[in-house]
Amino acid sequence: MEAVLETLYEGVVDGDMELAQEKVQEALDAGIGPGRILNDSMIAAMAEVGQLFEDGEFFVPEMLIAARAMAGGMAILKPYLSEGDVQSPGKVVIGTVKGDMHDIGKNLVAMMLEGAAFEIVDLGTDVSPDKFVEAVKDSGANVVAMSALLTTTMTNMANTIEALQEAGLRDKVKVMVGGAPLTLDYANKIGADGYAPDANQAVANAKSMLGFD
Ligand code: B1M
Repeated sequence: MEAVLETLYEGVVDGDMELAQEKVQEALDAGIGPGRILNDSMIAAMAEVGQLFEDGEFFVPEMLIAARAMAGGMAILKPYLSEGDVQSPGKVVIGTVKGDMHDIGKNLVAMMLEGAAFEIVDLGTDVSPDKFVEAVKDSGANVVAMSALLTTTMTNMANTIEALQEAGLRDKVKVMVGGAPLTLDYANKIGADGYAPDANQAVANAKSMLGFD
């Protein structure tokens, strides 16, 4: 891996936002593609942070400052993730489900969808089933995208699908789910229309669910 990507990796793990932002820009200036910067360096760094937490070497504050550095770097990358002037394939209501505060993956998915010209209604984190329902009603969105990072919160995806059903909206929207603990099996089990393991795949799925292949 190029030295700049290694330093960026360390910057994210150490929670050094200034260094992370500087290195993202340096990598872009060196002609390294945004996808490589994200996947090979920044997302890999967050996986290392998770491992350090599991090993008892990092605690919640370290995870938080690493997340802040990651978000800072993502802000620099955002304009480079756009596909340019294309027709909007649809409107997406996106959020991290109730009880869950993790938003980096959700923000990345939102950013990539926005880059692919989707209109985005971002509900943030800790989003209750009722809030999803309300947002679909208010916005007329045709996709609901839910993220969960905890095994204890992914069950709220099923609750949200049920709430959409009860509100008579289930056949008006496609539901896509994702997040580290999710699997295609689980997505099928809860009656989602799509599952994506990463942000690129989320864009491809959202397009294909709406007939834009
Ligand atoms: Co948390 N945390 N955390 N954490 N945290 C994990 C998820 C954990 C795996 C760490 C570990 O133990 N190894 C573990 C969960 C265990 C489990 O349930 N199996 C965990 C835990 C336990 C906790 C707390 C309970 C810790 C505590 O308080 N004792 C607590 C819970 C708080 C809560 O939510 N209620 C907690 C808190 C936090 C912080 C707030 C400190 C911070 C989040 C800050 C933030 O998001 N703003 C944090 C962090 C940073 C992590 C890790 C280290 C990194 C997550 C991340 O941002 N990854 C994480 C470890 C890990 O994931 N290995 C961990 C980078 C991001 C780009 O990846 O989000 O997976 P990810 O998104 C990917 C794909 O999953 C996919 O695309 C993205 C891009 O490729 N994707 C979608 C995501 N959403 C999608 C939606 C889609 C499609 C694809 O369609 C709609």
